[in-house]
Amino acid sequence: MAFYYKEPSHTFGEYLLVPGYSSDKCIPANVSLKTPLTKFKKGEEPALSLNIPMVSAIMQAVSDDRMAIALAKEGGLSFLYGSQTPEQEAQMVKKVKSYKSGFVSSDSNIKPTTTLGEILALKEVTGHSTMAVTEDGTPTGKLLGIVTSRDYRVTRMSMDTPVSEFMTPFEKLVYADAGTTLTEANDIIWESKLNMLPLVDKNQRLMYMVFRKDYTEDKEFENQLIDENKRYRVGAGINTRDYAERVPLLLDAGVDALCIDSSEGYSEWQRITLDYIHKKFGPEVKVGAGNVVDREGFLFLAKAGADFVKVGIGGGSICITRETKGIGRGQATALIDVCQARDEYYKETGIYVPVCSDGGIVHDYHITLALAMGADFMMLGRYFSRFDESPTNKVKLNGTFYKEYWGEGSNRARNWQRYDLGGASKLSFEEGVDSYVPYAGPLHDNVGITLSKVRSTMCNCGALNIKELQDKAKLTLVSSVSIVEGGSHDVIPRDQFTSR
Ligand code: RVP
Repeated sequence: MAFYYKEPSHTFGEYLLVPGYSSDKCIPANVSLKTPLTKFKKGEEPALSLNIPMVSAIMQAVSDDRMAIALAKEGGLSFLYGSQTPEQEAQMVKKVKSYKSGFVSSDSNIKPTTTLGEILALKEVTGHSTMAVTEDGTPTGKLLGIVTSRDYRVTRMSMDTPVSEFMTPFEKLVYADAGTTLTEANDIIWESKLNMLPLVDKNQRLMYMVFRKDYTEDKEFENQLIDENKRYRVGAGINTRDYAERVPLLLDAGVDALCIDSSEGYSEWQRITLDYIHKKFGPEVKVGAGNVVDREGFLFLAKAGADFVKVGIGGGSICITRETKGIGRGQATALIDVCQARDEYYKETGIYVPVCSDGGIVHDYHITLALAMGADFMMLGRYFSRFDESPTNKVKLNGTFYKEYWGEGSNRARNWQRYDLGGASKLSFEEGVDSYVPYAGPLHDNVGITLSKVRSTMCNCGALNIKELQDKAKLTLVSSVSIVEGGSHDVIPRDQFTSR
């Protein structure tokens, strides 16, 4: 006879936190959101931690190198999407690892023969008016000059004029050596009243450009997630089919953590993949696994050597797995069950395996609930897809801006490896939708607001860090009537009158 769970499974929207005592030390500025990313032994530190409990989803519409840099600046981590060739994914890893904060590689290189007309067309595409002129037109060619919009008058000059006639030539440029630090570069920028300082090697080849505005921006990111060489950390999604080919390329590119991306992780394929990677490359290579929704699934992956375990089936905003296949579990119940198993496993073995709650975060407070329920960090797709830094198009529909967002199980992504159960190499039916989400602006501003809400609620619960929240939190299920009570009710919003 089938097994029946005694209780229905619930999701975040059905829970609330009941405040606890807050001392006078309990202020948002004192809250630390640092959290483990990978497993560790009792009394030891995890090899990898996050400075904020947020990672971005392994999805084409969410995590590319641009998102990875923006999120690492905030203290989180992106897992680059795996539904691309191993070479393309490794290239993305390289882009993140070679990115030097404040040091920009030229993206609009031109040759001395490039005409004014071509420069204007390029400016339209890149949005950048400062361009480096190199001998061969490559980003690291011999620097011959710089052109900015102050060097030409569109109304007075012929569109055929070559840039060599109006650029500032190298001899007249203020430049610095490639080894210059950001602080030194900034000093030169201020002393010489520049907007941009080119850094060149001993053969006059262009290495980087440092812009005045980037230095001030860099000061804003105090939580940055960086490695021992001050490079941004980045993760990458892998699958249970081509890991033997993909993983070495990602490791060569400098990836910091891997995660097996699958809609259903309680499977022999995951055990084989974890085993292969840890035997071949050693335990220092960190691999998360999932997704699971109960204690058996968690224990299976923990024993198979997963460095963290991801929880969630069917709760993603673009996910229709529950409707198409009838499998899944309410995200809150799944998370609570798995986190209890994680704590018992820790007591028995002394090994703490971090848990990631994946999908279904709708409101900012759901993050605090998930942390209180035992999650160490969240994976978010819809949340990040709304920002400037996500890889998708921003479109205007009926006067409002949206970003595109599609599931990995949709026909658009065609990520059959994520839904692979062995057998044919194809997506037999869709488990995800292709959609739009309201555009929300820059990641930095939004993450700032979200985390200030998280810190504030933690203070209400008397917690100055995530572990303390998990120990002290008091959670209550709410009835559907009290959910109504939680919104504004029995009043007429003023904006119903002001528009008349
Ligand atoms: P959300 O943050 O609610 O948008 O959910 C994102 C999660 O949804 C992903 O991390 C992944 O686990 C899941 N996903 C991605 N694609 C699909 C699908 O097509 N069904 N589901």
